Amino acid sequence: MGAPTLFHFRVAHYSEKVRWGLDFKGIPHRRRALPPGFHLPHALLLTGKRTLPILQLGRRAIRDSTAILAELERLYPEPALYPVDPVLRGRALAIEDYYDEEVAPALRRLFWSTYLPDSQACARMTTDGFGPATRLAWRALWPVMRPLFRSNMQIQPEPLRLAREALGGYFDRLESDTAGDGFHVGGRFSVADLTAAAVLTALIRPFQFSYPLPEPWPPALVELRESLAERPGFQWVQGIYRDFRGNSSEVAAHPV
Ligand SMILES: N[C@@H](CCC(=O)N[C@@H](CS)C(=O)NCC(=O)O)C(=O)O
Repeated sequence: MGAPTLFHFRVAHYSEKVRWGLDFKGIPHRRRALPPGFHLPHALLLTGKRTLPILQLGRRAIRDSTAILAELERLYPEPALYPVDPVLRGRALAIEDYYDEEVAPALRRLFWSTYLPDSQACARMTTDGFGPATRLAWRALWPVMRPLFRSNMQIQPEPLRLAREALGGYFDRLESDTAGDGFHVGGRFSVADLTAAAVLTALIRPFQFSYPLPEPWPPALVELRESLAERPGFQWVQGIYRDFRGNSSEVAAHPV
């Protein structure tokens, strides 16, 4: 089996989760970045579903960041992301699930809501790292894609209000879960910490994140990020990035 290939979105938190898993375990891999919207034919062809990340391992294409990390843990057990103790492991996986299913969609909604009013900023963000032809094509299709993005991510007044309202509670929980020794489970870095930090990058954007957002950021995103900057949870994410994000184990950039 050759090096696995990751199909991913550069800016996205679920993709970051898998990149981090691959890098943490030092697994040489290739990356194939796709602009949101343009990923659909690839995703449907590989898995019959529409979402990224997808990891191609030999002839198998695995989708869903949690399933991908589970398979990486099985194939490359060291360094471990899962606690050995079954009770602690269950707790770590429950925390992973909470961030994936509850926190990640709300943060993604807030992140995209800061971009959607400005088509130029949107195109700059989604096609960053791709050629001018891709950007032009993306811009041309944007009027068709925008309503689909809105309904897919529920970027509508009521879900947005709820996401904003929930934000403080997400940080409260993170801060109380990590108050003891700085980790979620078992006194050491695990899949729970990786997932919490990766998911929160949607708003925190630590500087070690491999694909920085192009400048200038939408003012609403700057404001949102600044409103969180004094939270201990914000600093926790930055600390986890500093101490555990490590280097990329990508072997060669795939032509985009
Ligand atoms: N539970 C999945 C969620 C993946 C997901 O929602 N990916 C989004 C990007 S953040 C996606 O591919 N959306 C594109 C679409 O639905 O067409 C995971 O953990 O991988």
